[in-house]
Amino acid sequence: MIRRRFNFFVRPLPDILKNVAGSKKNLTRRFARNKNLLNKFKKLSIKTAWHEICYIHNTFLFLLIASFIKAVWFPHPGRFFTQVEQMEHAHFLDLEYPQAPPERAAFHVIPVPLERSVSYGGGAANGPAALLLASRQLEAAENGLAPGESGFYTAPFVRCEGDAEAVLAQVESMVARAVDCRACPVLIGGEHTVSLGALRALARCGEIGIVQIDAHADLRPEYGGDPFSHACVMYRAVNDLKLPLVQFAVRELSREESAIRRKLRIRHYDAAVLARGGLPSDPLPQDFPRRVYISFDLDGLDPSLMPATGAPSPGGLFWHDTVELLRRCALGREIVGFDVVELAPVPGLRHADFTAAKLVHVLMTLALRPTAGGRQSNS
Ligand SMILES: [Mn+2]
Repeated sequence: MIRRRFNFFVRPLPDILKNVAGSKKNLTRRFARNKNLLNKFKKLSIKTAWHEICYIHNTFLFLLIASFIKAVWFPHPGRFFTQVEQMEHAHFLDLEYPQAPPERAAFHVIPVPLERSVSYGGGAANGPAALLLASRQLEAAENGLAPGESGFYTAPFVRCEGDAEAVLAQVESMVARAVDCRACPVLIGGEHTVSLGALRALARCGEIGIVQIDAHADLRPEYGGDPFSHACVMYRAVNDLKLPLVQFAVRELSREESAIRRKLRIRHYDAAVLARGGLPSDPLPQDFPRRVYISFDLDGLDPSLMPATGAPSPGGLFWHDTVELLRRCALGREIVGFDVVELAPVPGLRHADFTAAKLVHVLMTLALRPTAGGRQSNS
């Protein structure tokens, strides 16, 4: 037995082939003699072929199931954007609080996925959805206060297909509705242009002043021929709507904007000034309106903290300084509305989205009026 096996392995190849050919010839001869055997062999071949087909089919089925499990289970850019798209029907902090009816909510969150005048990096259209998704990770309370107990209402996403004026008109009417409901409008963007819709609505309800946190002054009369570019939003507010403005953390300023600042007498604490001298103890002038609107462009933060924005610039604000600056601005004043804009989420970079969501929550605690009935009215 052992010898035979040994012989098989050491036999030269031509010898084996001759043997195989011989047995094939032998087999054909036997088939010719025995029809039954031939039929049997045919049947066996069909059966083998069928098994082969089943095997291939199962392999494909297995691969299909495996790729489906992978798509559902493991995060990758494709899945991130699918999640972001699904968020269009979600609302702020929805795992903690049910959607409140608009008339009884202290906050109207208005998502505006506007992205039309991108000057550097894109992605602002995904900002609101990514922020809402990240809001699910927030705690119900922020610094001992729980704004959600006064009611959150998240409006449907503003449709941003039309031109700038059409989008701003929608924002304006949604903010006006929030004011009618005695709620604080909270815009989440989307590019900075969206603030203009809120400012138009709020300026009709009494005197307001704007607090802007931004890396850019946004004071250009027009940018690339577009008067509604995100680079022009504060020029529209100060020059067209005649609203007082104080700017913080600016570090990108054109010559033209510098001249406009002087002409329109816009107060400012630029990033370099804040870095050298620290936060001003009283950041807003004495004669500044008691009712303030906070416009927070996320690029006002340092890019190490907030890389997910269209035009990041080094030397911005850090977290605790930001919260303290906002607290000082809100002291003795009323926040009648605010926006957090220019989030351009980067798949997998969760800390940036979460920072934006947390900033919204912090601003909500500052906008809360500590009264028995929740938030006081705006009027
Ligand atoms: Mn801006």
